[in-house]
Amino acid sequence: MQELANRPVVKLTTLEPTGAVMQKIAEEKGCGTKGGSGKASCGSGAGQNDLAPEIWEKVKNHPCYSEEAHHHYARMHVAVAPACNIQCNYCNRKYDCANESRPGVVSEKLTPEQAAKKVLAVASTIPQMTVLGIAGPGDPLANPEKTFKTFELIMKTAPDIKLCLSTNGLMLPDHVETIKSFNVDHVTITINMIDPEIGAKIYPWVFYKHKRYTGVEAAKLLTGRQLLGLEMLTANGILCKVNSVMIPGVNDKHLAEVNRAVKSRGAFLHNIMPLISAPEHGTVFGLTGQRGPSAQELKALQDSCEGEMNMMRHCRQCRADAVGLLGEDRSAEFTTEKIMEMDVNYDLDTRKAYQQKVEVERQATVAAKQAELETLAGERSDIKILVAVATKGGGRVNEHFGHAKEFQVYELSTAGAKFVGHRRVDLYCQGGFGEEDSLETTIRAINDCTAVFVAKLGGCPKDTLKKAGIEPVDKYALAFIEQSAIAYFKEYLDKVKSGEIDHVVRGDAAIRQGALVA
Ligand code: CLF
Ligand code: SF4
Repeated sequence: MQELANRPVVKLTTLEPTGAVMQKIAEEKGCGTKGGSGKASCGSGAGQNDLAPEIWEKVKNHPCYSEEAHHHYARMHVAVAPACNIQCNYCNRKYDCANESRPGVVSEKLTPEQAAKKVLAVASTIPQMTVLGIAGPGDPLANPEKTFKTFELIMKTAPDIKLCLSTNGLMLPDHVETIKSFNVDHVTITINMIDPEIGAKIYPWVFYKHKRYTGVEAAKLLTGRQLLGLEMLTANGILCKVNSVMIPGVNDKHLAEVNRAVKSRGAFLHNIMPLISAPEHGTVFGLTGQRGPSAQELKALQDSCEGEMNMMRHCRQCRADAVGLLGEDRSAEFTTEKIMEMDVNYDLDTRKAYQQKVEVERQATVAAKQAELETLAGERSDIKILVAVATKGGGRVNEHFGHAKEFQVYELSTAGAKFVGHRRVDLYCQGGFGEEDSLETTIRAINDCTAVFVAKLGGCPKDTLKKAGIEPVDKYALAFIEQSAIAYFKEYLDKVKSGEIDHVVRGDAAIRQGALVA
C-alpha cells in the first residue's frame, strides 16, 4: 500500500494533444501507429501476440478490455455511487427495475461495507469473476469517499480482483493520484463530444465547485476536464477506455473527431455504443422521441473508426449492479438479503485453480480457430456475411434458440471470423410454448444475418427464420463459435462458387430499445 502510494503521479496542465509524449505512451501500449497503416495494434479483439506483455497482463482477464476474455471471465459492479454531478439527456437513474439492462439502473444501493461483502460472496460463487467495477448508478467520482472506501476494502480482502472505474470525467483530474494509489489500472471515461455546441444538445447542466453551468458553457467545462483527465491517466500508465454514446443527428458525424482526439491522448480502446432510448425510460431523449442508431449505422461508424484505433464491440451497456459474464446478469442471485444467508468461502487457491481450467479451455478455443483459419488460406473473395450465435459463454454454440436473451454477431470473410456486436432479444420460449411476437423482434434484431447458429431449435421458429431468409444452423451445437463460423463460411463460399446458392446482401437490423421480456 505504502509502495503504491509513493508511485509518482505525472500531472499535465495542457488541453492540447501532447504529441511526442502521447505517441510514446500509445506505442508503449501497442496503440501507436506503427507500421504506417495508421491502424492501432491494440484493442478489444487483440490477442496475446498483438500486445506488449505488460499490457497483455493487464487486459487478458478483463472482460471489457479483451473481446476474447469476455467469453470466459466475468465482471461485477457494486452500486455505491448514487449521486451525479452532470445531467445527460439519455439518463434516468432507476431503482428496482429487474428487466432493464442499461447504465443507471439498479435494484439496491450499497454501502462500501455491504459492497465488500457482496464482492466476496460473488467471488466465491463465480471464480471466473476477475474484475470489480464501480459504474454508478451516478458517477463514482461525484461520490469519491464511497468509491475509494469500497476499493480500499476490496484491495485488502480480495487482492486478486482487478479494480475498474467508469466516470463522466468531470472530477477526474482531481482524483488521478488517488486512482493510482489504489492500483486502479482500468478507467473508462464517457466522452460524447469535444465540440461544446454539440455538447449543449446532450448535457443540460453540469455542477462544478458549487456552481451550476448550463448550455455551451457547461459542455466546454466538461470536455476540457474530460480530456485533461484522460491525458493525466495515460501519462501515468493507467489503461483508459473511452465510451461514446452514438446519438443520430446529434453526435454521430462528430464521433470520428472524438475518436481521433482520444487516440491522440493515449486512449487504449474506444467503445461507441448505441443510444438506448424509449419513452418508458423517462429520459429527455426517450420523451422527445430521439431515435437510436440501427445495427448497420452503428457498425458503419465503428468500422470507419477502426482504421484509426481498435474498437470495443462487445459492450452490453450494463446495469450499475450487473454481475456475471457480459451478456448474462446474475445480480438477482446476490441481493443483500441473500448474501447475508450465504456461506461465503473466499479462497484464493480455489479461484486460481478454476481460472487455470478456464485458461485451458480458452487456449483450446484459440487453437481451434487458428486451425480452421488455415482452410481459408488462398481463398479470394470480397464476400462478407454476418452470422448470429446463441451462446451462454465459453466461446461455444451452447444456447437453445428459445432461451437466448441475446445473439452474438460475427462477420465472416476470407480473413476469418470477427466479433462485431450482439443483439438483445426477448425470450422466445415462454415456459413450454413459443411467443410469436418475440420471434418477430428476434428476426428484426438479426435481420442482417445470413444464418443463426443455435444448440437446438424447434420446427416452428425454424420455418419462420427460413422464410425471413435466415438459415437456422444447429449442426455446430456445443462446438467452438469461431471454428464453426469459419467452417460455415468456407462451405458458403464453395456453394456460391458452384452456383448452388446465390450470395444475398442482407438488409439492416434493429437494436433492441425497451425492457426485456424475460
Ligand atoms: Fe464495469 Fe466498465 Fe469496468 Fe467493464 S462494464 S466499469 S469497463 S468492469 Fe464493460 Fe459493461 Fe460495457 Fe462498461 S460491458 S457497460 S464497457
Ligand atoms: Fe447518468 Fe452517468 Fe450521465 Fe450522470 S454521467 S447523468 S449517471 S449517464
